[in-house]
Amino acid sequence: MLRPQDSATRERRSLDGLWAFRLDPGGAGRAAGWWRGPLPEPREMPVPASYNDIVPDIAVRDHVGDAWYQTVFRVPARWHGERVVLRFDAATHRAAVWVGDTLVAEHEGGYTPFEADVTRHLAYGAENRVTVVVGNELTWSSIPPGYVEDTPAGRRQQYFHDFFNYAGLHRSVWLYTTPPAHIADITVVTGLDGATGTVRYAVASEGAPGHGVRVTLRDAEGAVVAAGEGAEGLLTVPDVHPWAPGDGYLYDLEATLVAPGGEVADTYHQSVGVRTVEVRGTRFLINGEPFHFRGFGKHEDSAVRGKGHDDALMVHDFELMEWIGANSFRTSHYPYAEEVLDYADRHGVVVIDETAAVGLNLGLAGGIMGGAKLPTFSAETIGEGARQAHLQAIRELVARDKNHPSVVLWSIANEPESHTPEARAYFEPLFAETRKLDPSRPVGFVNVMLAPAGECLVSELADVVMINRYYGWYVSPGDLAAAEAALEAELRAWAEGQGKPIIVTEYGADTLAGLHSAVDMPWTEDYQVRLLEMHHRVFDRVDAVVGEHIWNFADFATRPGFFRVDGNKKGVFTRDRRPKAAAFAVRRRWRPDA
Ligand code: BDP
Repeated sequence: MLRPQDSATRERRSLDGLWAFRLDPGGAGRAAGWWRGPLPEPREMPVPASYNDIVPDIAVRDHVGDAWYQTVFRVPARWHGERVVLRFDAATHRAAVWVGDTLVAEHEGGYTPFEADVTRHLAYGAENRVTVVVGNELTWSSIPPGYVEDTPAGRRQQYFHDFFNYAGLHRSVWLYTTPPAHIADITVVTGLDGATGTVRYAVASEGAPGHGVRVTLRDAEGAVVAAGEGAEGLLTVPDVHPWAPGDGYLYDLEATLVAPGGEVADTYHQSVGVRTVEVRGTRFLINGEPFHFRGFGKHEDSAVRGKGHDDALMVHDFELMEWIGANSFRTSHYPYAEEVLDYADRHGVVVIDETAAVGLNLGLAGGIMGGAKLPTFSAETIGEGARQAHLQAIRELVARDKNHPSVVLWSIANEPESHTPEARAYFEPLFAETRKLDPSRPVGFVNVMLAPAGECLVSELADVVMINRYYGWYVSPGDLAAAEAALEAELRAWAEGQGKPIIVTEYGADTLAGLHSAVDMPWTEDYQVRLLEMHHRVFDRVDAVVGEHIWNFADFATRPGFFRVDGNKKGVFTRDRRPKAAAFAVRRRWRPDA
Protein backbone atom coordinates (compact mmCIF):
# COMPACT_ATOMS: atom_id res chain seq x y z
CA MET A 1 0.00 0.00 0.00
CA LEU A 2 1.53 3.30 -1.12
CA ARG A 3 1.84 6.24 1.25
CA PRO A 4 0.09 9.43 0.19
CA GLN A 5 2.47 11.84 -1.47
CA ASP A 6 2.51 15.03 -3.49
CA SER A 7 3.64 14.42 -7.04
CA ALA A 8 3.10 15.97 -10.44
CA THR A 9 -0.29 14.23 -10.49
CA ARG A 10 -1.20 13.91 -6.79
CA GLU A 11 -2.07 16.20 -3.92
CA ARG A 12 -2.49 15.41 -0.24
CA ARG A 13 -3.93 17.20 2.71
CA SER A 14 -3.50 16.37 6.38
CA LEU A 15 -6.61 16.14 8.54
CA ASP A 16 -4.51 16.20 11.72
CA GLY A 17 -5.51 18.61 14.44
CA LEU A 18 -8.29 18.86 16.99
CA TRP A 19 -11.29 16.63 16.35
CA ALA A 20 -14.60 16.45 18.19
CA PHE A 21 -14.45 13.43 20.49
CA ARG A 22 -16.61 11.46 22.81
CA LEU A 23 -16.35 8.19 24.70
CA ASP A 24 -19.20 5.74 24.38
CA PRO A 25 -18.78 2.94 26.94
CA GLY A 26 -22.37 1.72 26.51
CA GLY A 27 -22.28 1.64 22.70
CA ALA A 28 -25.11 4.22 22.36
CA GLY A 29 -23.57 5.87 19.30
CA ARG A 30 -23.98 2.94 16.97
CA ALA A 31 -27.65 2.57 17.92
CA ALA A 32 -28.31 6.30 17.62
CA GLY A 33 -26.29 6.75 14.41
CA TRP A 34 -23.93 9.44 15.72
CA TRP A 35 -22.34 9.76 12.25
CA ARG A 36 -25.57 11.36 10.94
CA GLY A 37 -24.90 14.71 12.60
CA PRO A 38 -22.64 16.58 14.99
CA LEU A 39 -21.44 14.38 17.87
CA PRO A 40 -23.51 15.02 21.00
CA GLU A 41 -21.61 16.81 23.80
CA PRO A 42 -18.13 16.40 22.39
CA ARG A 43 -14.82 17.47 23.88
CA GLU A 44 -11.79 18.30 21.75
CA MET A 45 -9.14 15.67 21.16
CA PRO A 46 -5.80 15.94 19.36
CA VAL A 47 -5.06 13.72 16.36
CA PRO A 48 -2.63 12.02 16.35
CA ALA A 49 -2.52 10.96 20.01
CA SER A 50 -3.79 8.31 22.38
CA TYR A 51 -6.79 9.74 24.19
CA ASN A 52 -6.04 7.95 27.46
CA ASP A 53 -3.73 10.46 29.16
CA ILE A 54 -5.13 13.68 27.68
CA VAL A 55 -7.89 13.96 30.28
CA PRO A 56 -7.15 13.57 34.01
CA ASP A 57 -9.94 11.07 34.52
CA ILE A 58 -9.58 7.35 35.19
CA ALA A 59 -12.76 6.75 33.17
CA VAL A 60 -10.93 8.05 30.11
CA ARG A 61 -7.65 6.34 30.86
CA ASP A 62 -9.24 2.94 31.49
CA HIS A 63 -12.12 3.30 29.03
CA VAL A 64 -13.31 0.05 27.44
CA GLY A 65 -15.32 0.21 24.22
CA ASP A 66 -16.06 2.75 21.51
CA ALA A 67 -14.59 6.22 21.17
CA TRP A 68 -16.00 8.59 18.54
CA TYR A 69 -14.03 11.14 16.56
CA GLN A 70 -15.46 13.65 14.12
CA THR A 71 -14.22 16.51 12.00
CA VAL A 72 -15.49 18.69 9.17
CA PHE A 73 -13.38 19.94 6.31
CA ARG A 74 -13.82 21.63 2.96
CA VAL A 75 -12.79 19.88 -0.21
CA PRO A 76 -11.40 22.13 -2.96
CA ALA A 77 -13.66 22.39 -6.00
CA ARG A 78 -10.66 21.74 -8.23
CA TRP A 79 -10.47 18.19 -6.87
CA HIS A 80 -13.64 17.34 -8.78
CA GLY A 81 -12.74 14.72 -11.40
CA GLU A 82 -9.83 13.34 -9.36
CA ARG A 83 -9.98 10.15 -7.36
CA VAL A 84 -10.01 11.13 -3.67
CA VAL A 85 -8.90 8.76 -0.92
CA LEU A 86 -9.31 9.03 2.85
CA ARG A 87 -6.46 7.30 4.66
CA PHE A 88 -5.84 6.50 8.32
CA ASP A 89 -2.23 5.68 9.13
CA ALA A 90 -3.54 3.80 12.18
CA ALA A 91 -6.62 3.46 14.38
CA THR A 92 -6.03 1.37 17.50
CA HIS A 93 -7.39 -1.30 17.56
CA ARG A 94 -10.28 -1.17 15.06
CA ALA A 95 -12.40 1.42 13.36
CA ALA A 96 -15.43 2.17 11.23
CA VAL A 97 -15.49 5.36 9.17
CA TRP A 98 -18.38 7.36 7.72
CA VAL A 99 -18.23 10.22 5.25
CA GLY A 100 -21.46 12.08 5.77
CA ASP A 101 -24.04 9.32 6.22
CA THR A 102 -22.13 6.64 4.30
CA LEU A 103 -20.03 3.91 5.86
CA VAL A 104 -16.82 3.93 3.78
CA ALA A 105 -14.33 1.77 5.69
CA GLU A 106 -13.95 -0.78 8.45
CA HIS A 107 -10.60 -2.03 9.68
CA GLU A 108 -9.29 -4.46 12.27
CA GLY A 109 -5.76 -4.12 13.69
CA GLY A 110 -4.31 -1.11 15.45
CA TYR A 111 -1.00 -0.45 13.75
CA THR A 112 -1.40 -0.69 10.00
CA PRO A 113 -2.99 1.82 7.63
CA PHE A 114 -6.31 1.56 5.81
CA GLU A 115 -8.07 3.75 3.32
CA ALA A 116 -11.26 4.24 1.36
CA ASP A 117 -11.98 5.70 -2.05
CA VAL A 118 -14.38 8.49 -1.10
CA THR A 119 -14.61 10.18 -4.51
CA ARG A 120 -18.35 9.62 -4.82
CA HIS A 121 -19.14 10.53 -1.23
CA LEU A 122 -17.65 14.02 -1.09
CA ALA A 123 -19.24 17.39 -1.76
CA TYR A 124 -16.70 19.36 -3.83
CA GLY A 125 -16.15 22.99 -2.96
CA ALA A 126 -18.23 22.39 0.15
CA GLU A 127 -18.12 21.09 3.69
CA ASN A 128 -17.85 17.38 4.49
CA ARG A 129 -18.11 15.46 7.75
CA VAL A 130 -16.00 12.45 8.71
CA THR A 131 -16.96 10.35 11.71
CA VAL A 132 -14.82 7.54 13.05
CA VAL A 133 -15.63 5.09 15.80
CA VAL A 134 -12.49 3.54 17.30
CA GLY A 135 -12.81 0.39 19.40
CA ASN A 136 -10.10 -0.54 21.91
CA GLU A 137 -11.35 -3.92 23.11
CA LEU A 138 -8.96 -6.84 22.94
CA THR A 139 -10.63 -10.21 22.49
CA TRP A 140 -9.62 -13.83 21.93
CA SER A 141 -9.80 -13.09 18.20
CA SER A 142 -7.80 -9.85 18.13
CA ILE A 143 -4.07 -9.29 17.70
CA PRO A 144 -2.93 -8.69 20.38
CA PRO A 145 -5.40 -10.87 22.30
CA GLY A 146 -7.20 -10.15 25.55
CA TYR A 147 -10.66 -10.43 27.07
CA VAL A 148 -13.14 -8.09 28.67
CA GLU A 149 -14.26 -9.01 32.16
CA ASP A 150 -17.61 -7.97 33.59
CA THR A 151 -17.03 -6.92 37.18
CA PRO A 152 -19.39 -5.33 39.73
CA ALA A 153 -17.50 -2.09 39.09
CA GLY A 154 -17.96 -2.29 35.33
CA ARG A 155 -16.20 -3.76 32.33
CA ARG A 156 -12.44 -4.24 32.65
CA GLN A 157 -9.97 -5.02 29.86
CA GLN A 158 -7.57 -7.88 30.58
CA TYR A 159 -4.55 -8.56 28.40
CA PHE A 160 -1.32 -10.51 28.49
CA HIS A 161 1.30 -8.00 27.38
CA ASP A 162 3.40 -5.60 29.36
CA PHE A 163 2.55 -2.17 27.95
CA PHE A 164 -0.46 0.02 28.45
CA ASN A 165 -3.37 -0.56 26.08
CA TYR A 166 -3.31 2.94 24.59
CA ALA A 167 -5.97 3.64 21.98
CA GLY A 168 -7.25 6.22 19.54
CA LEU A 169 -6.09 7.76 16.28
CA HIS A 170 -2.37 7.31 16.88
CA ARG A 171 -1.14 8.43 13.50
CA SER A 172 -1.99 10.94 10.79
CA VAL A 173 -5.20 11.09 8.81
CA TRP A 174 -4.93 12.08 5.15
CA LEU A 175 -7.13 13.07 2.30
CA TYR A 176 -5.31 12.69 -0.99
CA THR A 177 -5.94 12.65 -4.68
CA THR A 178 -4.81 10.42 -7.50
CA PRO A 179 -5.92 10.56 -11.10
CA PRO A 180 -8.70 8.04 -11.88
CA ALA A 181 -6.13 5.97 -13.80
CA HIS A 182 -3.46 5.56 -11.15
CA ILE A 183 -0.53 3.63 -9.79
CA ALA A 184 -1.85 1.34 -7.05
CA ASP A 185 1.30 -0.36 -5.77
CA ILE A 186 5.03 -0.66 -6.32
CA THR A 187 7.30 -3.50 -5.23
CA VAL A 188 11.09 -3.39 -5.40
CA VAL A 189 13.56 -6.15 -4.59
CA THR A 190 17.23 -5.32 -4.83
CA GLY A 191 20.39 -7.31 -5.42
CA LEU A 192 24.15 -6.84 -5.60
CA ASP A 193 26.61 -8.45 -7.94
CA GLY A 194 30.02 -7.01 -7.21
CA ALA A 195 29.88 -3.31 -8.01
CA THR A 196 26.61 -3.68 -9.90
CA GLY A 197 23.26 -3.26 -8.22
CA THR A 198 19.95 -4.64 -9.44
CA VAL A 199 16.44 -3.37 -8.83
CA ARG A 200 13.62 -5.71 -9.75
CA TYR A 201 10.44 -3.66 -9.84
CA ALA A 202 6.72 -4.27 -10.33
CA VAL A 203 4.21 -1.45 -10.76
CA ALA A 204 0.51 -2.24 -10.34
CA SER A 205 -2.11 0.13 -11.69
CA GLU A 206 -5.87 0.52 -11.43
CA GLY A 207 -8.43 2.02 -13.77
CA ALA A 208 -5.80 2.15 -16.48
CA PRO A 209 -6.62 -0.23 -19.36
CA GLY A 210 -4.16 0.08 -22.23
CA HIS A 211 -1.78 2.25 -20.19
CA GLY A 212 1.96 1.70 -20.17
CA VAL A 213 4.53 2.09 -17.38
CA ARG A 214 7.88 3.87 -17.48
CA VAL A 215 10.39 3.90 -14.63
CA THR A 216 13.40 6.11 -14.06
CA LEU A 217 15.97 5.51 -11.34
CA ARG A 218 17.93 8.54 -10.12
CA ASP A 219 20.79 8.70 -7.65
CA ALA A 220 20.87 11.00 -4.64
CA GLU A 221 22.20 13.84 -6.81
CA GLY A 222 19.32 13.44 -9.27
CA ALA A 223 21.33 11.87 -12.12
CA VAL A 224 19.51 9.16 -14.07
CA VAL A 225 21.31 5.84 -13.53
CA ALA A 226 18.79 3.42 -15.08
CA ALA A 227 15.44 3.43 -16.85
CA GLY A 228 12.91 0.83 -17.94
CA GLU A 229 9.64 0.28 -19.76
CA GLY A 230 6.82 -2.03 -18.74
CA ALA A 231 4.96 -2.85 -15.54
CA GLU A 232 7.71 -5.23 -14.43
CA GLY A 233 11.38 -5.33 -15.09
CA LEU A 234 14.94 -5.46 -13.90
CA LEU A 235 17.15 -2.37 -13.70
CA THR A 236 20.90 -2.60 -13.36
CA VAL A 237 23.00 0.06 -11.69
CA PRO A 238 26.70 0.01 -12.50
CA ASP A 239 28.97 1.30 -9.71
CA VAL A 240 26.07 1.19 -7.32
CA HIS A 241 26.16 3.00 -3.99
CA PRO A 242 24.61 0.34 -1.74
CA TRP A 243 22.37 1.07 1.21
CA ALA A 244 24.26 -0.13 4.27
CA PRO A 245 24.10 0.12 8.05
CA GLY A 246 25.22 3.66 8.88
CA ASP A 247 24.93 4.73 5.24
CA GLY A 248 21.30 5.29 4.30
CA TYR A 249 21.95 5.92 0.63
CA LEU A 250 18.71 6.06 -1.34
CA TYR A 251 17.88 6.13 -5.02
CA ASP A 252 14.61 7.55 -6.29
CA LEU A 253 12.47 5.34 -8.52
CA GLU A 254 10.01 7.48 -10.44
CA ALA A 255 7.17 5.38 -11.81
CA THR A 256 5.06 6.94 -14.55
CA LEU A 257 1.76 5.63 -15.82
CA VAL A 258 1.40 6.56 -19.48
CA ALA A 259 -2.02 6.83 -21.16
CA PRO A 260 -2.55 5.18 -24.59
CA GLY A 261 -2.20 8.61 -26.21
CA GLY A 262 1.22 9.09 -24.64
CA GLU A 263 0.31 11.65 -21.96
CA VAL A 264 1.37 11.15 -18.34
CA ALA A 265 -1.53 9.74 -16.32
CA ASP A 266 0.12 9.38 -12.86
CA THR A 267 3.55 9.50 -11.25
CA TYR A 268 4.80 8.17 -7.94
CA HIS A 269 8.23 8.41 -6.34
CA GLN A 270 9.51 5.36 -4.45
CA SER A 271 12.77 5.44 -2.44
CA VAL A 272 15.04 2.48 -3.10
CA GLY A 273 18.00 1.31 -1.03
CA VAL A 274 20.04 -1.30 -2.88
CA ARG A 275 21.12 -3.96 -0.41
CA THR A 276 20.98 -7.68 0.22
CA VAL A 277 20.15 -9.67 3.33
CA GLU A 278 21.08 -13.27 3.92
CA VAL A 279 21.45 -15.78 6.71
CA ARG A 280 24.43 -18.05 6.23
CA GLY A 281 25.32 -20.51 9.00
CA THR A 282 25.49 -18.52 12.22
CA ARG A 283 26.00 -15.20 10.41
CA PHE A 284 23.51 -12.50 9.51
CA LEU A 285 24.83 -10.85 6.35
CA ILE A 286 23.93 -7.43 4.97
CA ASN A 287 25.54 -6.89 1.56
CA GLY A 288 27.52 -10.06 2.19
CA GLU A 289 29.12 -8.61 5.35
CA PRO A 290 28.46 -10.01 8.84
CA PHE A 291 26.21 -7.61 10.74
CA HIS A 292 26.10 -7.36 14.54
CA PHE A 293 22.84 -5.85 15.85
CA ARG A 294 23.45 -3.27 18.60
CA GLY A 295 20.42 -1.47 19.92
CA PHE A 296 17.10 -1.81 21.63
CA GLY A 297 13.62 -3.07 21.80
CA LYS A 298 11.61 0.15 21.84
CA HIS A 299 8.06 1.38 22.28
CA GLU A 300 6.05 4.16 20.76
CA ASP A 301 5.38 5.72 24.13
CA SER A 302 5.64 9.09 25.82
CA ALA A 303 3.94 11.20 28.44
CA VAL A 304 0.62 12.85 27.49
CA ARG A 305 0.47 11.57 23.88
CA GLY A 306 0.84 7.87 24.73
CA LYS A 307 1.36 6.12 21.41
CA GLY A 308 0.58 9.17 19.28
CA HIS A 309 3.24 9.70 16.63
CA ASP A 310 5.32 12.81 17.13
CA ASP A 311 8.18 13.88 14.83
CA ALA A 312 10.03 15.71 17.63
CA LEU A 313 10.12 12.62 19.83
CA MET A 314 11.00 10.40 16.88
CA VAL A 315 13.99 12.49 15.82
CA HIS A 316 15.12 12.81 19.43
CA ASP A 317 15.00 9.02 19.88
CA PHE A 318 17.06 8.48 16.73
CA GLU A 319 19.57 11.11 17.86
CA LEU A 320 19.88 9.37 21.23
CA MET A 321 20.35 6.02 19.50
CA GLU A 322 23.14 7.51 17.42
CA TRP A 323 24.69 9.12 20.51
CA ILE A 324 24.79 5.77 22.29
CA GLY A 325 26.06 3.87 19.24
CA ALA A 326 22.98 1.80 18.38
CA ASN A 327 22.81 0.60 14.79
CA SER A 328 19.40 -1.11 14.95
CA PHE A 329 16.16 -1.61 16.87
CA ARG A 330 13.12 -3.86 16.94
CA THR A 331 9.61 -2.44 16.52
CA SER A 332 8.52 -4.22 19.70
CA HIS A 333 5.63 -5.08 19.87
CA TYR A 334 3.75 -3.73 16.81
CA PRO A 335 4.49 -2.03 13.49
CA TYR A 336 5.69 1.54 14.13
CA ALA A 337 4.62 4.65 12.23
CA GLU A 338 5.82 4.77 8.62
CA GLU A 339 7.67 8.01 9.41
CA VAL A 340 9.93 5.91 11.66
CA LEU A 341 10.84 3.47 8.89
CA ASP A 342 11.42 6.29 6.41
CA TYR A 343 13.80 7.90 8.89
CA ALA A 344 15.60 4.58 9.44
CA ASP A 345 15.94 4.18 5.65
CA ARG A 346 17.47 7.63 5.28
CA HIS A 347 19.90 7.18 8.17
CA GLY A 348 21.02 3.61 7.66
CA VAL A 349 19.42 2.28 10.83
CA VAL A 350 18.58 -1.44 10.71
CA VAL A 351 15.09 -2.57 11.75
CA ILE A 352 13.56 -5.84 12.92
CA ASP A 353 9.91 -5.31 11.97
CA GLU A 354 7.41 -6.95 14.32
CA THR A 355 3.67 -7.63 14.11
CA ALA A 356 1.35 -6.77 16.98
CA ALA A 357 1.22 -10.46 17.98
CA VAL A 358 2.30 -10.09 21.60
CA GLY A 359 0.87 -11.90 24.61
CA LEU A 360 -0.01 -15.17 22.87
CA ASN A 361 1.13 -16.94 25.99
CA LEU A 362 -1.13 -17.69 28.90
CA GLY A 363 1.58 -19.67 30.69
CA LEU A 364 3.50 -16.43 31.02
CA ALA A 365 0.34 -14.55 31.90
CA GLY A 366 -0.32 -16.95 34.77
CA GLY A 367 3.31 -16.75 35.85
CA ILE A 368 4.43 -13.16 35.92
CA MET A 369 1.39 -11.23 34.75
CA GLY A 370 -1.06 -12.45 37.39
CA GLY A 371 -3.69 -13.63 34.88
CA ALA A 372 -5.83 -16.72 34.55
CA LYS A 373 -4.49 -20.22 33.86
CA LEU A 374 -6.05 -21.32 30.59
CA PRO A 375 -4.60 -23.15 27.59
CA THR A 376 -3.03 -20.62 25.20
CA PHE A 377 -4.08 -22.20 21.93
CA SER A 378 -7.59 -23.68 22.00
CA ALA A 379 -11.02 -23.15 20.48
CA GLU A 380 -12.05 -21.17 23.60
CA THR A 381 -8.92 -19.01 23.79
CA ILE A 382 -6.46 -18.19 20.98
CA GLY A 383 -7.92 -20.17 18.09
CA GLU A 384 -8.88 -19.85 14.46
CA GLY A 385 -10.21 -16.30 14.83
CA ALA A 386 -6.90 -15.06 16.20
CA ARG A 387 -4.96 -16.97 13.60
CA GLN A 388 -6.91 -15.30 10.80
CA ALA A 389 -6.34 -11.89 12.39
CA HIS A 390 -2.65 -12.75 12.76
CA LEU A 391 -2.39 -13.78 9.10
CA GLN A 392 -4.06 -10.53 8.10
CA ALA A 393 -1.66 -8.57 10.33
CA ILE A 394 1.29 -10.23 8.58
CA ARG A 395 -0.18 -9.45 5.14
CA GLU A 396 -0.72 -5.82 6.01
CA LEU A 397 2.75 -5.48 7.55
CA VAL A 398 4.51 -6.90 4.51
CA ALA A 399 2.31 -4.88 2.14
CA ARG A 400 3.18 -1.69 4.01
CA ASP A 401 6.88 -2.24 4.70
CA LYS A 402 8.21 -4.46 1.89
CA ASN A 403 10.12 -1.63 0.17
CA HIS A 404 12.04 -0.36 3.20
CA PRO A 405 15.74 -1.21 2.96
CA SER A 406 16.03 -0.68 6.74
CA VAL A 407 13.76 -3.68 7.36
CA VAL A 408 15.99 -6.76 7.27
CA LEU A 409 13.99 -9.30 9.27
CA TRP A 410 10.31 -9.98 10.01
CA SER A 411 9.37 -10.88 13.57
CA ILE A 412 5.94 -12.48 13.42
CA ALA A 413 5.35 -12.68 17.19
CA ASN A 414 6.82 -11.76 20.56
CA GLU A 415 7.09 -14.41 23.27
CA PRO A 416 4.24 -16.69 22.20
CA GLU A 417 3.87 -20.11 23.72
CA SER A 418 6.22 -22.20 21.60
CA HIS A 419 6.91 -25.47 23.43
CA THR A 420 3.60 -27.26 22.63
CA PRO A 421 2.36 -29.09 19.52
CA GLU A 422 -0.58 -26.65 19.45
CA ALA A 423 1.88 -23.77 19.14
CA ARG A 424 3.73 -25.48 16.35
CA ALA A 425 0.47 -26.09 14.47
CA TYR A 426 -0.58 -22.48 14.99
CA PHE A 427 2.69 -21.06 13.66
CA GLU A 428 3.50 -23.30 10.70
CA PRO A 429 1.09 -21.59 8.28
CA LEU A 430 2.14 -18.14 9.51
CA PHE A 431 5.78 -18.76 8.65
CA ALA A 432 4.77 -20.20 5.27
CA GLU A 433 2.60 -17.19 4.47
CA THR A 434 5.31 -14.68 5.44
CA ARG A 435 7.86 -16.42 3.23
CA LYS A 436 5.40 -16.56 0.35
CA LEU A 437 4.67 -12.84 0.66
CA ASP A 438 8.34 -11.91 0.90
CA PRO A 439 10.95 -14.47 -0.13
CA SER A 440 13.64 -11.77 0.11
CA ARG A 441 13.86 -11.43 3.89
CA PRO A 442 14.52 -13.86 6.75
CA VAL A 443 11.62 -14.61 9.09
CA GLY A 444 11.68 -15.20 12.82
CA PHE A 445 9.76 -14.83 16.06
CA VAL A 446 10.90 -13.94 19.55
CA ASN A 447 11.24 -16.87 21.94
CA VAL A 448 10.36 -16.65 25.64
CA MET A 449 12.32 -18.06 28.57
CA LEU A 450 9.58 -20.66 29.26
CA ALA A 451 10.62 -22.47 26.05
CA PRO A 452 14.39 -22.87 26.38
CA ALA A 453 16.76 -24.47 23.89
CA GLY A 454 15.73 -28.06 23.28
CA GLU A 455 12.09 -27.46 24.30
CA CYS A 456 10.99 -24.86 21.77
CA LEU A 457 9.11 -26.46 18.87
CA VAL A 458 8.78 -23.31 16.77
CA SER A 459 12.38 -22.03 16.49
CA GLU A 460 13.14 -24.68 13.92
CA LEU A 461 10.73 -22.86 11.55
CA ALA A 462 12.68 -19.60 11.86
CA ASP A 463 15.77 -18.39 9.98
CA VAL A 464 17.32 -16.81 13.06
CA VAL A 465 17.00 -17.44 16.78
CA MET A 466 15.64 -14.42 18.65
CA ILE A 467 15.41 -14.82 22.41
CA ASN A 468 14.37 -12.61 25.32
CA ARG A 469 16.18 -13.54 28.52
CA TYR A 470 16.09 -12.06 32.01
CA TYR A 471 18.97 -13.71 33.83
CA GLY A 472 19.77 -11.51 36.80
CA TRP A 473 16.23 -10.15 36.84
CA TYR A 474 13.31 -12.62 36.73
CA VAL A 475 15.83 -15.45 37.15
CA SER A 476 18.49 -15.09 39.91
CA PRO A 477 17.69 -11.45 40.75
CA GLY A 478 20.68 -9.85 42.46
CA ASP A 479 22.95 -12.83 41.77
CA LEU A 480 25.00 -11.95 38.73
CA ALA A 481 27.41 -14.87 39.15
CA ALA A 482 24.58 -17.41 38.91
CA ALA A 483 22.98 -15.40 36.12
CA GLU A 484 26.18 -15.33 34.10
CA ALA A 485 26.65 -19.10 34.25
CA ALA A 486 23.02 -19.81 33.32
CA LEU A 487 22.99 -17.32 30.44
CA GLU A 488 26.16 -18.73 28.94
CA ALA A 489 24.93 -22.31 29.25
CA GLU A 490 21.66 -21.44 27.52
CA LEU A 491 23.25 -19.48 24.68
CA ARG A 492 25.65 -22.36 24.02
CA ALA A 493 22.72 -24.79 23.95
CA TRP A 494 20.95 -22.63 21.34
CA ALA A 495 24.11 -22.30 19.27
CA GLU A 496 24.68 -26.05 19.22
CA GLY A 497 21.04 -27.04 18.77
CA GLN A 498 20.09 -24.68 15.93
CA GLY A 499 23.27 -23.64 14.11
CA LYS A 500 21.62 -20.28 13.35
CA PRO A 501 22.53 -16.72 14.24
CA ILE A 502 21.27 -15.71 17.68
CA ILE A 503 19.94 -12.24 18.42
CA VAL A 504 19.25 -11.59 22.09
CA THR A 505 16.23 -9.38 21.52
CA GLU A 506 15.64 -8.52 25.19
CA TYR A 507 17.74 -8.44 28.35
CA GLY A 508 17.75 -5.86 31.09
CA ALA A 509 16.74 -4.77 34.55
CA ASP A 510 14.16 -2.37 35.97
CA THR A 511 16.03 0.66 37.27
CA LEU A 512 14.82 3.64 39.23
CA ALA A 513 16.89 6.63 38.15
CA GLY A 514 18.71 8.04 41.18
CA LEU A 515 18.87 4.81 43.18
CA HIS A 516 22.40 3.58 43.95
CA SER A 517 24.11 0.81 45.85
CA ALA A 518 27.70 -0.35 46.36
CA VAL A 519 26.66 -4.01 46.13
CA ASP A 520 24.48 -5.71 43.51
CA MET A 521 21.01 -4.48 44.33
CA PRO A 522 18.15 -4.78 41.82
CA TRP A 523 16.46 -1.49 40.85
CA THR A 524 19.66 0.57 41.28
CA GLU A 525 21.43 2.29 38.40
CA ASP A 526 24.63 0.46 39.37
CA TYR A 527 22.94 -2.93 39.11
CA GLN A 528 21.59 -2.16 35.64
CA VAL A 529 25.12 -1.24 34.54
CA ARG A 530 26.62 -4.42 35.96
CA LEU A 531 23.85 -6.65 34.64
CA LEU A 532 24.28 -5.29 31.11
CA GLU A 533 28.08 -5.62 31.36
CA MET A 534 27.67 -9.23 32.46
CA HIS A 535 25.51 -9.96 29.41
CA HIS A 536 27.99 -8.32 27.08
CA ARG A 537 30.85 -10.42 28.49
CA VAL A 538 28.85 -13.55 27.78
CA PHE A 539 27.78 -12.44 24.29
CA ASP A 540 31.42 -11.86 23.40
CA ARG A 541 32.23 -15.45 24.36
CA VAL A 542 29.50 -17.07 22.21
CA ASP A 543 30.32 -16.82 18.54
CA ALA A 544 26.76 -17.40 17.27
CA VAL A 545 25.46 -14.31 19.07
CA VAL A 546 25.09 -11.67 16.36
CA GLY A 547 22.87 -9.22 18.14
CA GLU A 548 22.24 -7.44 21.41
CA HIS A 549 19.03 -5.47 21.85
CA ILE A 550 18.65 -4.15 25.37
CA TRP A 551 15.18 -4.02 26.88
CA ASN A 552 14.29 -1.17 26.72
CA PHE A 553 15.38 2.03 25.07
CA ALA A 554 13.26 4.09 27.50
CA ASP A 555 10.91 3.55 30.44
CA PHE A 556 7.32 3.11 29.29
CA ALA A 557 3.76 2.96 30.55
CA THR A 558 2.13 -0.28 31.65
CA ARG A 559 -1.17 -0.97 33.33
CA PRO A 560 -0.97 -0.74 37.12
CA GLY A 561 0.51 -3.76 38.90
CA PHE A 562 2.44 -4.60 42.01
CA PHE A 563 5.67 -5.25 40.10
CA ARG A 564 5.56 -2.06 38.02
CA VAL A 565 6.43 1.28 39.62
CA ASP A 566 4.79 3.91 37.41
CA GLY A 567 5.40 1.66 34.43
CA ASN A 568 8.24 -0.54 33.20
CA LYS A 569 11.56 0.95 34.26
CA LYS A 570 13.97 -1.12 32.18
CA GLY A 571 14.82 1.88 30.04
CA VAL A 572 18.40 2.90 29.55
CA PHE A 573 16.74 6.31 29.29
CA THR A 574 13.90 7.51 31.49
CA ARG A 575 10.50 8.04 29.93
CA ASP A 576 11.43 11.70 29.31
CA ARG A 577 14.64 10.47 27.65
CA ARG A 578 17.26 11.33 30.28
CA PRO A 579 20.18 8.91 30.41
CA LYS A 580 20.57 6.56 33.35
CA ALA A 581 24.13 5.49 34.30
CA ALA A 582 23.70 2.50 31.97
CA ALA A 583 23.44 4.80 28.96
CA PHE A 584 27.04 5.93 29.47
CA ALA A 585 28.25 2.39 30.12
CA VAL A 586 26.57 1.07 26.97
CA ARG A 587 27.95 3.99 24.97
CA ARG A 588 31.46 3.04 26.05
CA ARG A 589 30.89 -0.44 24.59
CA TRP A 590 29.08 0.59 21.41
CA ARG A 591 31.13 3.73 20.69
CA PRO A 592 34.55 3.10 22.23
CA ASP A 593 36.02 6.02 20.27
CA ALA A 594 33.39 8.60 21.24
C1 BDP B 1 9.17 -9.55 28.14
C2 BDP B 1 8.31 -8.82 27.13
C3 BDP B 1 8.33 -7.32 27.30
C4 BDP B 1 8.30 -6.95 28.76
C5 BDP B 1 9.55 -7.51 29.40
C6 BDP B 1 9.62 -7.15 30.89
O1 BDP B 1 8.64 -9.17 25.81
O2 BDP B 1 7.25 -6.74 26.59
O3 BDP B 1 8.19 -5.58 28.95
O4 BDP B 1 9.54 -8.91 29.30
O5 BDP B 1 9.08 -7.90 31.69
O6 BDP B 1 8.38 -10.58 28.64
O7 BDP B 1 10.19 -6.13 31.21
